[in-house]
Amino acid sequence: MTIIITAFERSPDGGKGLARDTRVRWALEETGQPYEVRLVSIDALKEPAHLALNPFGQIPTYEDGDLALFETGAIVLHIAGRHAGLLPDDANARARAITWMFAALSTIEPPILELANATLLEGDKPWSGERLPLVRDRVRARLGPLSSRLGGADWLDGAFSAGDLMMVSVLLRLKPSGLLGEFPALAAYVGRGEARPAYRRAFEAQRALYATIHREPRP
Ligand code: GTB
Repeated sequence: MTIIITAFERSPDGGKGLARDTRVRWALEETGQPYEVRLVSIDALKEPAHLALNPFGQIPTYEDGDLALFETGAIVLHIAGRHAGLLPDDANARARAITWMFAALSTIEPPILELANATLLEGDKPWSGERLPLVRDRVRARLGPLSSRLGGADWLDGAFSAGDLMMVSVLLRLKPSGLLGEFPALAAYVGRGEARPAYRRAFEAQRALYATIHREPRP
């Protein structure tokens, strides 16, 4: 059975890799799994066929035979559990890698998303100038301890794992904010993630796709 994931028909970022299918593509590349991509329009996200795959009408989804998943955390964990390359064999090290996945999604990502919303969706509100510094401080409050824990290590807990894949994916969203530059260890960590051949393949696949699609006239 071929694995099928969904992605935006037209990406709002035009192929900068910020949409969440990139992290799933990355996990599939790290574990050497071939996959196909079904593109979904914004309207089709909220239609019954897609809602059957993801009740919230979002991308990405993951299908493998009769298994259908949504939520990137669940998808990446499923891929990492089924194929070698993203989780250590040692049970305790495996549990710690999964802990880092959860930390990325439930401790680090929320303030980063809040900042993205505050900038992109609320940047023109009259109160934005007052709120934005507070939101940026909330991100700093998470990046500081993360940077301290990483210290001078390459990855969060020994060898690269699904925990690092998720953490780097989440931190990438900060690039336009300039905040990563305040934490050089984290900036270098993200750079190491981006330099991995599997990430390069995942990024390039979506970039090439949108480079073509965004040149085509809208139907
Ligand atoms: N918790 C879910 C998961 O991790 O799978 C969240 C999935 C999600 O947010 N999906 C977004 C979506 O489908 C796309 S990735 N949105 C459409 C909708 O909700 O109707 C979020 C995203 C979109 C665009 C950019 N960008 O262009 O910069 C970045 C991130």
